[in-house]
Amino acid sequence: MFNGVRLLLFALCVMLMPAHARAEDGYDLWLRYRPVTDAAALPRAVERRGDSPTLRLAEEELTRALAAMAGDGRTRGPRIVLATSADAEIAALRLPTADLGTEGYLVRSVRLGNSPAILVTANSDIGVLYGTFALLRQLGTAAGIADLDLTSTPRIGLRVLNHWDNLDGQVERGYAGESIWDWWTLPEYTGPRYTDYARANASLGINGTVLNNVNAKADSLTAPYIAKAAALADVFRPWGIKVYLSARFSAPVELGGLPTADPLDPRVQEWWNAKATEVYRAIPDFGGFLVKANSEGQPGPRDYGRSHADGANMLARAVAPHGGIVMWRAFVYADTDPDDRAKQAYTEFKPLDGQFADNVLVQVKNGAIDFQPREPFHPLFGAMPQTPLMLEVQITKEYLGYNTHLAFLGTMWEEVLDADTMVQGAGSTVARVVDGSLEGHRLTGIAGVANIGADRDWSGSTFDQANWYAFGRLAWDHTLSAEAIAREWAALTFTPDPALVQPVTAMMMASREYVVDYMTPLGLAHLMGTGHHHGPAPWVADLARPEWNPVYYHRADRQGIGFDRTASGSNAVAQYAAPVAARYADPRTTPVEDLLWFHHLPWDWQMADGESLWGTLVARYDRGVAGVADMRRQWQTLAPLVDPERHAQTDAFLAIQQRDATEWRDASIAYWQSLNGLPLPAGAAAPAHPLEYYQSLAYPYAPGHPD
Ligand code: GCW
Repeated sequence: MFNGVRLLLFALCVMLMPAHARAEDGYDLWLRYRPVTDAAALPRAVERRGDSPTLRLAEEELTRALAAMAGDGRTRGPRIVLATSADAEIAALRLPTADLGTEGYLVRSVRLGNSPAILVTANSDIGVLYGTFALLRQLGTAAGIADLDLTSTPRIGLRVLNHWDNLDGQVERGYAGESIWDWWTLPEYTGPRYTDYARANASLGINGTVLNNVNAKADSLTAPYIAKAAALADVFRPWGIKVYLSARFSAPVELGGLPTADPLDPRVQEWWNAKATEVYRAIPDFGGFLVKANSEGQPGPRDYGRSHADGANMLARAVAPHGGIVMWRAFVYADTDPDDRAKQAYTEFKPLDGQFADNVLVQVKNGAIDFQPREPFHPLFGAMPQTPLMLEVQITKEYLGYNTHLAFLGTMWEEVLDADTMVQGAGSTVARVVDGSLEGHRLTGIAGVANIGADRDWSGSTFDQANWYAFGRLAWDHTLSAEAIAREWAALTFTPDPALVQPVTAMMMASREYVVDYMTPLGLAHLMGTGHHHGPAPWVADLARPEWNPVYYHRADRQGIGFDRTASGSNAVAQYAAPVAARYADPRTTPVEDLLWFHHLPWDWQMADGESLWGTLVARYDRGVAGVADMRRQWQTLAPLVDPERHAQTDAFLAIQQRDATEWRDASIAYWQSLNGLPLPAGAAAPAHPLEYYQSLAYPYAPGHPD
């Protein structure tokens, strides 16, 4: 009774709420479909030719979007025709659809049946859906639809999210609440959130998702969990998204009761073959397995004296008859290997080039250490020409201030994609390794560690949605500029009004560099707090494994700072192609952004502009802190152009970021001064507190941390 009354009151409140109050909580992402100023110019109708679940989704999306964009206005623009290139009338137009492949689309203003139309066509239903979203982007950014010609094909085949989601609902390195997968209520209940997830991904062209953490439990491969994954696959299928699973290498022991998981043991091979058959019976279009092996305590083929290729190929043989693939991670380093951590993946994998089965991709992080605010590109790119290498980036901001620091990662990914490996002369970019064009691979992929959680706004903050967006857009077309993506996202997420788009784009484009500046300037890396990786802790020196300690990475003492990776040090530079190695071998030709990554230099080292290294370092910290203050001021001026709920959250988060940035700067400077004994450069402010204060700070219960 009481509940009934409460419900009634609640319903009444919802009805009385102004329409925008709930709508702007971030749930709608970049698919907000707000009324446009010129409704009359909008397409007036949607004509769908052919029938399939995917084509119906395309039609529904357009109908819903056009109604919302039109508001109360009447639409008089040309009709939209959705059709595949197999349609006789479309074929008669002789459009260049042959090059669109299986996923590309063509969206054009044409005349059909003697009247103007906007044609959305492709060689497949999913291509039509992708084209639909491209058209909606065009409308949502107020880009105009006269003489439309949007033609695009993805440059990379597998565009995959990696969820580091645990079966108990916790997300490793997740800052947007719990996992969106409710394993407990699956497979019976598949709520609307799963559909909305698939729709958002499809709108970007993401076509795969690995549901569970690479630190995997074998349970994901048991019958009940396969059924749960199958239920999700059923929801995702019409949106063009395949399901993949992280596989625990020791599952034959844990689930199969075998005495070994040795990949060369026929019983183990048989177990995996049978397991693959079982998975494919439930999920006929299952994508395949992702594996983290012999890394950070995970089991793997090395436990049996076998190579990563032996392990990957065994799984590859199991999924091959079903059309599946294996994504085998190259993120390996061992405390038993005294060599520079940055060298270990290359040392282990490069000799295996040519030994992997055809349906294996080796998945390589953008840099050789671990998703730092800045790393030079991973030396494996270009070094394994016979193996398709998949690029792995981290969308979730484990090392870049979680969800409360504003850092647009489009610029970071553009930097790695554009990096030139020089393996086949100038222009041998990482992007061309990854898209297969440099080495002639047909199997290609890119993975992003998801920043999606159960939070109402999906990503833990409005601006973190931009990183999901940028990943999807770059995965589809890595030639897009980060700036164009930022502009597009800002227009769709807030308003196409240039008074907002221009300053927000500028904030986003500068934001990641501010984080680099206040956390790890000039090529420093891995100075974050133990375990949770939040906040500064460059002084930590007491962890069990040497390469877990920040002091391992900065090597600072009274004389100097930085990691010597030249021939006089670890010689990691030798892992790059000769011209790149030569550039990195000399501090005068090393980009200043990577200086201390490759070189150990005296504090009074003179930079190109005559300033000392110490002076430059302090100036970088100050630049980072000042940049955050600028973003905060800028954001405050935008209040009239942003709905209050989302404006207030970003405003509060920028205040957190400013506090954290100041703490990073002050703690780092206090620590370096304790080593080098140098006075602050003229005009630089002294840290607010003594070093001991910063060393005493703790961050209990920081989110996303596995322990
Ligand atoms: O960045 C590190 C993280 C671990 C993660 C690991 C990996 C999933 O701190 O939490 O484990 O990388 O990529 O495997």
